[in-house]
Amino acid sequence: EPAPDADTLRTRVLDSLTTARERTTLLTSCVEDPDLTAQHSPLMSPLVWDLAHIGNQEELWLLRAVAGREAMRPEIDGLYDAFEHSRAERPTLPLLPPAEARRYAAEVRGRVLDMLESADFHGTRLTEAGFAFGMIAQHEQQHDETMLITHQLRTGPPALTAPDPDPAPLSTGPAEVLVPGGPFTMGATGEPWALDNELPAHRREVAPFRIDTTPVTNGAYQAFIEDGGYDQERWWTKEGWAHIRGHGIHAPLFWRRDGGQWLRRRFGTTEAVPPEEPVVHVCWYEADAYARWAGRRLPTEAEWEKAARFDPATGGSTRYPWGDADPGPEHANLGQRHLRPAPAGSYPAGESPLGVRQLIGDVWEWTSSDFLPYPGFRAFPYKEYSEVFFGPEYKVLRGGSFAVDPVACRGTFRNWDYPIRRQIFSGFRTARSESV
Ligand code: AVJ
Ligand code: FE
Repeated sequence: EPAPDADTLRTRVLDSLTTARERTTLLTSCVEDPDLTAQHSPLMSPLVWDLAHIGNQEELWLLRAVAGREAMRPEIDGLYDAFEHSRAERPTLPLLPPAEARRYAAEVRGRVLDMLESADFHGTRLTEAGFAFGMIAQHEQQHDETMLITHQLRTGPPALTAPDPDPAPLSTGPAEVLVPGGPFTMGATGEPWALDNELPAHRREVAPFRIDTTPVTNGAYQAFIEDGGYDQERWWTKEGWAHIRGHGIHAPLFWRRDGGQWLRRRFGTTEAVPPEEPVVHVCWYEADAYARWAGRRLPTEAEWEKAARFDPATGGSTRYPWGDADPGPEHANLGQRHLRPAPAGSYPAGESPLGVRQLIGDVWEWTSSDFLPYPGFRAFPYKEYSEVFFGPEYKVLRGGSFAVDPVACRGTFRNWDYPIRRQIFSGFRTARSESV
């Protein structure tokens, strides 16, 4: 594929930044100011913090680092540095009030669009193929997912609505498929906006394994609950058991039993748990315990990526399960088009050559792997994006959720979180080793 010319890149940058800002604007204008400055959960920042932080990161990387401009408001940098103040303490800071935060983010954006007119897409690694712009569009979209999580944690009447995905397809194929053993290329190649932790691409040996063709559904997860899964220590790791016992966890976050049925709260409404939908809001410990109960295990990160990218016809790795085309609405549930995962078995056009569906979109999928650097990793452009998080305390999630924009979703994209986290849009699928 030839390298895109400057006008093509400029259009791509403009589209990505504009799409992100439309989403940010919706998420920060659908509630009144008190809901922007309030802290809806100690796990989350006030929405108004995310808003100004989005603007501040854009100023830091595009106006200061790329264009060499002076700081617009140097006194606010510390307030919006994610490493200076924990989420829990952010509401006590002298944050910009909503109108000022909006004005600041808009002012930064105006200057960025001016400088984009004459932007150089070569020269340094930061500017090559518009990387810094792509990184900032991805950053804003990641915070748009974070803000959607805050909306889900918020109590009160609904502020956001979206059409539901299509109902479940009639045929969903086999429950699992065999992925052949052998090496494959893991990590990004020819992906100019790939982030540092997706690099460098390298060969990875993977033994043959079987993997679920869809994420685990609410119905299947309910069977684990009804079978006493949360009361039997044998399904849990030592840490997992201590955690669910210590915190009185009996079901996914937002679930509540009402007589004989399970209800769940979702963006301000309460509904019966839909059995055919992928389970969401489970922590790694719950995913791991379910898999053990089912006589299976979580896939490793390498297994997940091989299932998502390996093309047995060519032996190569594609960008997405369906090939190299950018994600469209026929491929995957992405971009907050819907505010829920689609039923298991949806998006046949998005399946992998081996017949695995919904690897991209719907729910983030927990893997068994710790978040570690690939061999030859180099932090770029800053250590605080990935490097400071490498180690055994974080588990890798793959594939993106319904809340993730296509710009921040690829077969190589890596997310990570603590194994106790479940306010995120996290689900999973299971795997098992193929005896040879
Ligand atoms: C990659 C989702 C773990 O939200 O903490 C946002 C993304 N990094 N701003 C996060 C991120 C800096 C990050 N995750
Ligand atoms: Fe951030």
